Amino acid sequence: MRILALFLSLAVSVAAVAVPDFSGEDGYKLWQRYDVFNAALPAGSLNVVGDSDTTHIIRDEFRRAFGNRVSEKQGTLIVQQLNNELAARFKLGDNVSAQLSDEGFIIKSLGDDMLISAKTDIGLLYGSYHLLRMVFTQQSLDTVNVLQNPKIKRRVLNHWDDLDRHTERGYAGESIFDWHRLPVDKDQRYYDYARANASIGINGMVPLNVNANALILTPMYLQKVKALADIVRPYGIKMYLSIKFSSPQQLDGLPTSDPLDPAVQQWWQAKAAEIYQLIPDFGGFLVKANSEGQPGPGDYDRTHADGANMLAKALKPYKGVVFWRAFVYANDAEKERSLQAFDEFVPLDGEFMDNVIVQVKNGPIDFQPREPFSPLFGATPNTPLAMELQITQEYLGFSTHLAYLGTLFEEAMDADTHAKGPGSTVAKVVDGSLFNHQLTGIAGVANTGMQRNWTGHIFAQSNWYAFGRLAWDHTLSAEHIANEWIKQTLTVEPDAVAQIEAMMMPSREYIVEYMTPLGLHHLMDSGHHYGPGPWVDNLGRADWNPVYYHRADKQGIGIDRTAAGTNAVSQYAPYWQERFAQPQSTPKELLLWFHHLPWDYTMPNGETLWNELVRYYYRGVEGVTDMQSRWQQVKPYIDANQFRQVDMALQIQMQEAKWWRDASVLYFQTFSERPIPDGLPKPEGSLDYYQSLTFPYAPGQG
Ligand code: BDP
Repeated sequence: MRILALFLSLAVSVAAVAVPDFSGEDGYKLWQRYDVFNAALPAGSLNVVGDSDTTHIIRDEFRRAFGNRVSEKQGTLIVQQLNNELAARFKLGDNVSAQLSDEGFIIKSLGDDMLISAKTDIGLLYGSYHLLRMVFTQQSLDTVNVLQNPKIKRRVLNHWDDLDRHTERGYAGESIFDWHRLPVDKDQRYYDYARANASIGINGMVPLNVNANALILTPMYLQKVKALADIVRPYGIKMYLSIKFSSPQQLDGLPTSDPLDPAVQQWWQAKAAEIYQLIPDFGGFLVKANSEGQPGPGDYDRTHADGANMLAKALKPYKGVVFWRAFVYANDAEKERSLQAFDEFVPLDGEFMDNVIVQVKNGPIDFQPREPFSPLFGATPNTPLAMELQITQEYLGFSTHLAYLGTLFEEAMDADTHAKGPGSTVAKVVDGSLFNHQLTGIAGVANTGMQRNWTGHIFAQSNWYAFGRLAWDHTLSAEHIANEWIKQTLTVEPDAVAQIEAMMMPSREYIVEYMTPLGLHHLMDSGHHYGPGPWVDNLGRADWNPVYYHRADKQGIGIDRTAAGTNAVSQYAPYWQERFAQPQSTPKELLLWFHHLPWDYTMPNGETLWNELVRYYYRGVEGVTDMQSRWQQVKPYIDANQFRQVDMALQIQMQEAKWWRDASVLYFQTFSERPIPDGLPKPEGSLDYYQSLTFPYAPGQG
């Protein structure tokens, strides 16, 4: 009897433990699943004309998407470079060629036939991916008439990966670039990476960290770079390299790396010749100089323009460009940190060669959950500026927090600098239209790694996707892009799409709320930036410490950047100077960015600042609860493996959101000495406990 009973209870408990489902979609295919539903080629047959690597890729892509499925229509889908006969037959108009850039495309239907055409095979590839997007997002294909050119020319992923495959600020496993096995081992991931990028219009890559390693310019490593460049070329992607400014000394023992020294200039010219010998379409250099300990022209009392121009001169014969980063803050400066890039670069406006583009982070500090736009945008009419966005979530919860950054990127693009009156948006600075620049660029700090799903979180894929789509066309809305991504990645079921959109659209705001509401910033724990550390005050430089940024005291909280304080407001156009000067006219989201305000300051809704601040922290956590419940509701429409991954990440996010809320509220309470407003639950741990936590092995450290 007893033995039987034991057996029975075992049987019951085994049956109750559900075996997790690891089969199905693991996320590897990104937004190129093609099996969310079975679509058919929108024609009876396909005719891709051409015999280049790129046209082979196009055929392969249609085969992956449709297999042998064709529509009942009799017509043909023709993919062919533009010629007069095609233009006449499809009634494209006389000046169609003049309307297309080298990367642009047209898609036009005529009766049952459809044409994808362009001036180059890369244009055909972009057109093909666009048609696939139309099919898989279920747009009508009855009468198609599309002509598109990218609005920004150089759309580049910046990987912060190291030669040993560690990724600085990478949260998805080790680097996808295996330098040890290159150039021989051409991993499939490289091809899939290139396909994914091409499908969203990314046309440049910097495979290695801005905190550069001189070794990459040695002959051995350049062979590896060449192998990668050869793989990505047919996908329209150019290779760029981050370089170490001191390379002439480090690699060849020159006594100096002074940009005005003729031997140094010659060294770079010879290096450029060597690179172009191997990679004829090499894009150019990305440079972090005189920033956070990196060498640069400042080491020799030369300016950023001196340094950039030396490199630009070396690249010029081959049409290469220099992306020179404006993320600088001098090592010993007394000046408030947000002021420094502007003060260094505005005086140099007009001094850069015409193949230099200055790369500016979207905000004046450093990829915070929310920042105002960098005042450099609009302040350098004679210098083309590229915008640098961060796709990897260094300050937005790493890869376990669901943060759709399409909304952040949109906010950054649409910010109106007022540099030439209303409508002078950052997007118009970046796409060259505001100050009439031909050299245009945008960079996204990549979030890729070796995890099967590439980005560590299924939803983090949407940020890579959104970056590419916005880089191609910054007039697309974040909502439209989210909708596209969901349909190609997760489900086309309309109710589920709506639910998931309702998760994504406010998701970044939830993070702002539970980490840094009302314009607070840089409160992450030091070094790794994981979790809250608003109390940190012991780092080597004042401006590395969170206390530098929130300045909480018994009176109030926030940093005064008005004329009475650091006067950062003076770097903006008069329109913004006026608004930022007073708390009442400062957008609420940026209140404590620009002002130090008393705890009892009356907010527009009549609440005290303290109460409002605390409520935001709680609201952010409620947002995560909302995302969790929506995710449960869409379960029937989502692949089990994808579902499970996101479900677990949301659980981690929930724990960490509460941790952020409780630690922050308890800490600020030591200054405000006010109670948590009625009706809100009390924090779960004590401040001492939160302050005692350490994370020596947090991923992605610098
Ligand atoms: C900071 C990162 C650091 C980067 C730096 C940069 O913490 O790892 O090297 O930006 O952009 O946000 O150079």
